[in-house]
Amino acid sequence: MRITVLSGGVGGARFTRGLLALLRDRLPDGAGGTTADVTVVANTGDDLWLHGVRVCPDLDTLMYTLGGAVHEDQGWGRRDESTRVAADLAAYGLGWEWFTLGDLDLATHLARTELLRRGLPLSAVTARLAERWQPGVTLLPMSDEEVETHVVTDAGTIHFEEWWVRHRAAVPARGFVQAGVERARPAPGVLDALATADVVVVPPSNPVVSVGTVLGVPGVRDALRATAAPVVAVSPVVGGAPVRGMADACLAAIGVATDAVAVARHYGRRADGGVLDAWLVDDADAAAVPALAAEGWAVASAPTLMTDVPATAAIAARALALVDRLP
Ligand code: FO1
Repeated sequence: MRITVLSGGVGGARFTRGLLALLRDRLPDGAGGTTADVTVVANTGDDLWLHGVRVCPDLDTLMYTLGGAVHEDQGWGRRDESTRVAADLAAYGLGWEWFTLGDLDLATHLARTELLRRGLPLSAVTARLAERWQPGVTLLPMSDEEVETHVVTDAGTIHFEEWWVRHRAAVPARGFVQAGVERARPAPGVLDALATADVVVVPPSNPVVSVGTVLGVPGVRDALRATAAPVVAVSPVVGGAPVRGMADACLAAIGVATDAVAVARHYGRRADGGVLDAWLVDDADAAAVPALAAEGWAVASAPTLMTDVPATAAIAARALALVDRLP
């Protein structure tokens, strides 16, 4: 069974961890793994050059989370981290003191930068780094070309990470620019992973700056609309608020209300020109189910808070079960 996931960082990584737990239980390979083949296409719009190294937040959160090394409370960065190098860099007055690059995390960025400078594309670099962490999935960047999310504010255009981390998305975003997207192509394997999937899953990642950025890579949206695989998504908004992060600030910037119905309609059903077939909402939004069902969505409500791996596996099971309801 081939599953393709379009993912951002923390939410997508936690969801994929639960999905793998479900698959290891349902489709065991007899060696503690699963016979299912999972490919994760990751957002790289958060990526940036800092201190001369390439930082790929969503790829690293996926790699660390699925590799068992993530700082669990943060959802990003490494467990048991230290910040001696960052502190000494600050003493030079260099860098972003509000964006912490831990010592162990820096090893990842140094390794990635070394391989990039050898001429390897990001997809090959990612595969090489993942060999160490054994994430249990094929981890693909959405593109090998640099596509950075920049945020248009009244005070000028800044990198997404400055808006997200320094300003905590409190500075109104007038829009998002995907710098470099016009010359970006899907990374090797991305279109094939969409075309040959048995099911495509969109986890509760940020629909604007994570999933939206992946969909913005030329060719990806069309491949998603064209695949024979059903496409099921989990709402990232519960009871009118994002589960985590500040997706509401992103949705407001593009004029989409922060509620489970508005986000579903923002993605759109494939039958109506959109990209999804099925939508799982939280029990808090159960009242939205009849209206969406009347519009033709395969839709259900369930507990969707990813409190731990078993709970997340149950969410993944409910999402996959929606596929059975499709015509
Ligand atoms: N998030 C923060 O809130 N504060 C940080 O200092 C920070 C540093 C950081 C370093 C490397 C990295 O890969 C991610 C980091 N993040 C930090 C998280 C990052 O902003 C988010 O993971 C994604 O960009 C949004 O999903």
